[in-house]
Amino acid sequence: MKKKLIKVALIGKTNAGKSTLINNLIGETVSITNKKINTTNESILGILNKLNTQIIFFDTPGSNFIRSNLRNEKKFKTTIWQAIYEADIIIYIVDILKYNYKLIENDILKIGEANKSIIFAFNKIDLVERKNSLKFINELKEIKIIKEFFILSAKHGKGINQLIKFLISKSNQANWIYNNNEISDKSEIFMSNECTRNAILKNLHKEIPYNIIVENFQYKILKNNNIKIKQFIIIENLRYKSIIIGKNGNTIKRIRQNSQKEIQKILNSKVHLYLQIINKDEI
Ligand SMILES: Nc1nc2c(ncn2[C@@H]2O[C@H](COP(=O)(O)OP(=O)(O)OP(=O)(O)O)[C@@H](O)[C@H]2O)c(=O)[nH]1
Ligand SMILES: [Mg+2]
Repeated sequence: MKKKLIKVALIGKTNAGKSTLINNLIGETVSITNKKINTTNESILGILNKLNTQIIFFDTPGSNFIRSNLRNEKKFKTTIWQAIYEADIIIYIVDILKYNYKLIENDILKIGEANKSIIFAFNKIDLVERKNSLKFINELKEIKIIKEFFILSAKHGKGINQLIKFLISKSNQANWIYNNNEISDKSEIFMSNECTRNAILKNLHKEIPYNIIVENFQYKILKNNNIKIKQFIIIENLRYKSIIIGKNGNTIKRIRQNSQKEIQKILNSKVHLYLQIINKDEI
């Protein structure tokens, strides 16, 4: 059978459920998800092979930008546009509870400048009645460059199969880019760092978590197949240290436990995680 290929960019506001969707499409965690805003901060690629078709998904950072961090905002925008230009087809995802015709129209017209096929997906339909989504879709049909509409619940796996079938029907004859057994362009080390970053997002508040970088300095498979992982939590200002450690060390303890649990799930192995907080200037 001739090989086929399609590259798909997942675009949408922060919290729309892009990362939840990519994980559900791939069937494994390739991108972290969180109820906080701006969870994804770089493009993450997930690969799904179905018979002779390879579908490559790009998860991107949400396009609501946190107020004060201009450096990140610029980086996010570049990442989003790179994914749009790289893809054959764009899936624009909207949290149905946040439906706003004008905002959607603005975004779609902007994305339309790239001249790619745009399909629209309402997500989180588990939270509303079906008739709402039909009414909204009728309104959105005014935006003529939208080629197709889907209603999904990424979290509960609803509508996923129809979406995959549609993407397969749009794929083109071409060689595959990735091997059959690859599911992501990211390594186990990257995912382990992301789990800790996500645990920090969950356990800290406001601006601080967004200024933190997690870096690996040891990743070792032990004789009993357990994995020993040591990571640096790099902070920009020494005063964050006591906040991350928390009263009696409780916050860092929770961060470590949350992260270790997530890493174990992803790596399917017992993991011993060690965290060390260091200041940027100490590197
Ligand atoms: N009820 C419900 N919740 C969902 C659904 N999809 C995602 N969520 C939740 O919405 C929140 C945001 O999901 P993410 O996948 O992290 O959103 P994102 O679009 O990747 O966000 P950024 O990375 O910040 O751009 C998480 O708490 C998810 O569990 C869904 O279909 N139904
Ligand atoms: Mg995300």
